[in-house]
Amino acid sequence: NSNVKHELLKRLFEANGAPISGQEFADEYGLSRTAIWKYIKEFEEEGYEIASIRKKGYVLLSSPDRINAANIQQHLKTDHYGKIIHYYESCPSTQLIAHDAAQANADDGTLFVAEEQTAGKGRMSRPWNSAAQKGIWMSIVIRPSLMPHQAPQMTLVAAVAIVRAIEELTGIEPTIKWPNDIMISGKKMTGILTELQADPDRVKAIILGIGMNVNQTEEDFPIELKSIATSLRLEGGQVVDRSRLIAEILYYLELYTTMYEKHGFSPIKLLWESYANIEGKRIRAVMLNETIEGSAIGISDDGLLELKMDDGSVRAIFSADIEI
Ligand code: BT5
Repeated sequence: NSNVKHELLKRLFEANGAPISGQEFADEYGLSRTAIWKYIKEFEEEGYEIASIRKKGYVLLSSPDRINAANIQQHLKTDHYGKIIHYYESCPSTQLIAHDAAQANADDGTLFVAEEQTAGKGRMSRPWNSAAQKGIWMSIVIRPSLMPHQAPQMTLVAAVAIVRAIEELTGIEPTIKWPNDIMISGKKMTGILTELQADPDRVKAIILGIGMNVNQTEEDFPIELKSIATSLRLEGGQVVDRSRLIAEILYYLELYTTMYEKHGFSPIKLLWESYANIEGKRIRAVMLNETIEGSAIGISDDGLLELKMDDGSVRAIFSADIEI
């Protein structure tokens, strides 16, 4: 039974290097010691290292480099984001799965996460490179009490949460590039995709997709991305624990989403501006029907990018690709 197995793994994590008695655990769940031993064997096959100590029990020595539910949840400190996690070794796109689940009433904070995506997508169906075990490819279903016109700002809420989590865990300070990119030394390390299910007067669900390059080396990027993409490992020189980072992102995402619901966009705007640093920069904004150039004023009270044009007029942009 997968619940008992999950509980056993949780106990091993929580014991923090101390032994868990197989006999006691077996008694508690009315199972045989052999049944417990079989679970331990399964964990070992999944890549966990476990020592069996005579008369004491089982000790968890190390976990595999996987972003499965158990590995993420041992670090979780949220109220409800990430309490339900659906994990895939490989899938076409977590975004598509999350959309279907949201339609089928998935709870607020349900997380879909994959080691690898075979058809990861960006905005306007552009491809998103999602190499196996190297990054964080995840989609979360959020059900905030917001009006549909407030939904695009969730991209900025997420950006702030992600940057904060990275800072907290690695000490690296990325910058935000409006609207949906997180950059380090001028290269893209994270992309955010915010999609919406809504009635005319209220948001039913936001499907927030996050694609984050974590442990790629130079060789892991395809040729067309080498000059424009980077990873936390490339920038910080160290392999990063992806499960811990996911837990940290969920924590700040929950915190800032609640802040946005309760207090509106202005506190988020302040946070965002402290990470974005675009004021006064010369910017070219490429949109579907036109391309315009001007100098950045900042973002408006509802998250639009404001540009001062050369003729002195001000344009507020909803979404675009930005060249600085
Ligand atoms: C984005 O789109 O930046 C949003 C990416 C969202 C991906 C997540 S992963 C989990 C979830 N499931 C999905 O299927 N998607 C979401 P956009 O701003 O349109 O940027 C796309 C462009 O970024 C591409 O055209 C490439 O130039 C570039 N790109 C592709 N893969 C990249 C990567 N791994 N790192 C950096 N840049 C990349």
